[in-house]
Amino acid sequence: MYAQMIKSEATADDPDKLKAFQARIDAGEKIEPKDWMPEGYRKTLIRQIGQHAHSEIVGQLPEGNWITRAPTLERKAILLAKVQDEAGHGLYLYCAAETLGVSRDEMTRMLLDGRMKYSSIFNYPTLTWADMGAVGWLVDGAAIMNQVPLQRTSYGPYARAMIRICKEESFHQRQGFDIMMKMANGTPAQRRMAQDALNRFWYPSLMMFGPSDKDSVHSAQSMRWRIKINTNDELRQKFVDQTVPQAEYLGLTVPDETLSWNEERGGYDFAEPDWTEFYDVLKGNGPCNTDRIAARQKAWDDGAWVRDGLMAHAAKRKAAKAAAQ
Ligand code: BYC
Repeated sequence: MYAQMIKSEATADDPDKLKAFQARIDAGEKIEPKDWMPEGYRKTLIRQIGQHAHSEIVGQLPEGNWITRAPTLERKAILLAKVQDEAGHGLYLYCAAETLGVSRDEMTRMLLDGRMKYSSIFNYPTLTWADMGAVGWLVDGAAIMNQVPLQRTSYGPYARAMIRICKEESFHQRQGFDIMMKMANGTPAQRRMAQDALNRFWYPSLMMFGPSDKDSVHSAQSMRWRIKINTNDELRQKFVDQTVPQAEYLGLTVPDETLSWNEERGGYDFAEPDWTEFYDVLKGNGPCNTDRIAARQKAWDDGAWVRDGLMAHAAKRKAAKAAAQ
């Protein structure tokens, strides 16, 4: 049922209800779980919030990989706190999605059998310690750019989850930039590692904002419903404009020979990512897709005894209650 549910926004809702609903959105009101909402609105939110939650959980893997290899105790404590934050973000987001009538277990099954996605960025490997800097600086930087406007999204539980998440993401971005500063001002070898990390993470970070506006399937309807506040290209542009001066401050080179300031537009002209690679990664062919899903599958399988135990306990309580009546 949800396979269809999350794919399509087409609905056959009562036109009067739809009109009243749109008026609420246009007036800037928040929609709450028990309010009437079009099926398409519900489906789109489950797709986006669920995908976002999965991204936070899968996103722990590339960084979790470096906790045991952090160069100092302080760096280890910071990275550990960041990765734990991502777990928390996943939980808030799964809870927000559950208010729409889908369980976390259903969403996990949909992730594992390919009906739901997670962010393309986490299908790239983290090869050196400098990648921890690049992930915090660029990946969390892109995430903040996308998520700050989502604090004003029309669905109340999602908007409220985003407020807390954004506060934590700011710390994540700063710790990443701090690692980059250290590396960029370190030995020649450390500087090369920092540049290499920027080279590998630049375009995948640009892909995080989704396809260009002309190819975005959901943006127009999502913006009418104020699920999304900005288009993919608007946010990508803002990210580039914010990040290029930071790279200059680090003394690093953005791997884009076409990059130039456009005085007229008041923004950078930059090269688009390779969209063929993006769609290929979405199809499951990125460098780490198989490993990431295998890790989630293992966590699901390892947790089976907990789920079974809870179900057995719930069934026992229900039977005891029925016997007592
Ligand atoms: N990766 O019509 P479009 C984090 C899919 S985690 C994969 O523009 P939409 C962090 C899209 O789903 C950051 N798939 O879609 C965690 C759609 O396919 P379906 C996660 C992508 O939804 C740990 C198709 O392409 N953030 O911060 O209007 C450590 C067409 O796209 C991607 C969020 O999830 C992608 N990059 O716009 C560190 C933010 N892009 O579903 C950091 C919330 C597009 O029809 N999500 N697709 O099969 C959003 O804002 C929107 O969903 C997007 C896409 C802007 C991502």
